[in-house]
Amino acid sequence: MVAGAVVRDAGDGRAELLLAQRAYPPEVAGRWELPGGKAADGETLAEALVRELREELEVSVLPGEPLEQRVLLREELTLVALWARLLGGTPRAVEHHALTWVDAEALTAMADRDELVPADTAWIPELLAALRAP
Ligand code: 9L3
Ligand code: MG
Repeated sequence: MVAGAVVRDAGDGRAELLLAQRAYPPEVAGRWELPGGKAADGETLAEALVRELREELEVSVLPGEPLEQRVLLREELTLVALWARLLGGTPRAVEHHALTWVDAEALTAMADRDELVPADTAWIPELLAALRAP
């Protein structure tokens, strides 16, 4: 499984991260995640991320380095997040309820309110560090 930590420059030097609100399954519907999905056989994580974000958000992205934390979803299924940059398109919620761009303060508030999918909370420290980097 691969997810994308898509970061953009908000324009004034601040960085913002793209979060997507899950529509399913019921246990996590309404909670926010880094968008992504399952790699197909023979696909690299980077290739899978490009495909998933094209399908889910109708954007093209440039995948980068993996985040340090690896999340064990269940036996044999690990979730890896890759930093990514938007190359083209405006993200559209094709499969999600909604999309939002958050800065460090907004991400902290969402985490404090328990609004993220449980698996993705492992990345909060790394995400906040990147959003706060000068
Ligand atoms: N999942 C958790 N965090 C994420 C992603 C992309 C996925 N950032 C978990 C939730 C789902 C499962 O993985 O139960 C499958 O994800 P998808 O293929 O429905 O996106
Ligand atoms: Mg998905």
